[in-house]
Amino acid sequence: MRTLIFDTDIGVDDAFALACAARTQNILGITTVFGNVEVGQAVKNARLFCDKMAIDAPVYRGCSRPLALAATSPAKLHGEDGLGDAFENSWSDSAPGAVQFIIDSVRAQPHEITLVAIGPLTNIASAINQAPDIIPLVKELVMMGGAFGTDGHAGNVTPFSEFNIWKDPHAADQVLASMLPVVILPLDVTHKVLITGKEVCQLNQPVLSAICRLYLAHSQQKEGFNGMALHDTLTLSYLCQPDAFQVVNAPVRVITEGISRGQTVRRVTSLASRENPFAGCRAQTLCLGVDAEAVRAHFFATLQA
Ligand SMILES: [Ca+2]
Repeated sequence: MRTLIFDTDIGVDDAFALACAARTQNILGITTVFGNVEVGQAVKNARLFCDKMAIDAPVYRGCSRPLALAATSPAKLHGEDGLGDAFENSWSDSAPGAVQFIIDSVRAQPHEITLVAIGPLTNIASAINQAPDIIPLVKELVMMGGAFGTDGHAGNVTPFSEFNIWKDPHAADQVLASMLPVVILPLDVTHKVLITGKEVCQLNQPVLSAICRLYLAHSQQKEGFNGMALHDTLTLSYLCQPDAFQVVNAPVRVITEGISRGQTVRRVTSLASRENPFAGCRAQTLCLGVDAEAVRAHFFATLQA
């Protein structure tokens, strides 16, 4: 069992991931960030979900906008409130600062803390920018984001860019190009692990069923599939069963300008190039293949009530 800081822009798949984290790891704190929802809504959602699911973890309020880009409105895929508009939410949106919490926690428990990031990487980038001394003290960062084109899984916001990275490409580039050890769960694997609406019901978890109802209806209407990809939950799958993933080690950076803004790129050339944008970057761990049945089986075993 690891000690986690769980960084989230909490929408539906984040909530599933949080439920998995609470059942398999020690959650030191939940840090929220803009993304699926505004950051204040993310604070409220984290509190609501923890209350409904009896998860005991303090909630912190993080960044409300990207490092360099203009702020954009949240996607409404997960309902107006990000959790399927399933519950009345009167929780407060104020909370202590997330970035300082990350810095203080990593300094207090060097080499012990795993960061799990399943939203834009703005809080993580801000923490390492403000306190570079924490970089060698983080045990690892396990993140959902990016896309490397395996089997056509290249982007879900643009043909090049995955949502979490696209929301703040500058933050993502700073994090991935830093000396932080990062495990990346990109669309290449997260889009391959699907569950159906019927399987969600079979979990016998009324809160989880309620929050994904709208999301499933949207998927049914748009894609003719009553189900969803587990996406963010795969960060926990990796922590629990790393052998279910095929990985490649390579330095990774993010395109921050132009038509492919938000694209994650890894070094693939074997030719000598004149310039090396990966100079000084460490090889990160990219998950490019997954045993979907093994991950699904573990997911059901973890969450079944
Ligand atoms: Ca998320």
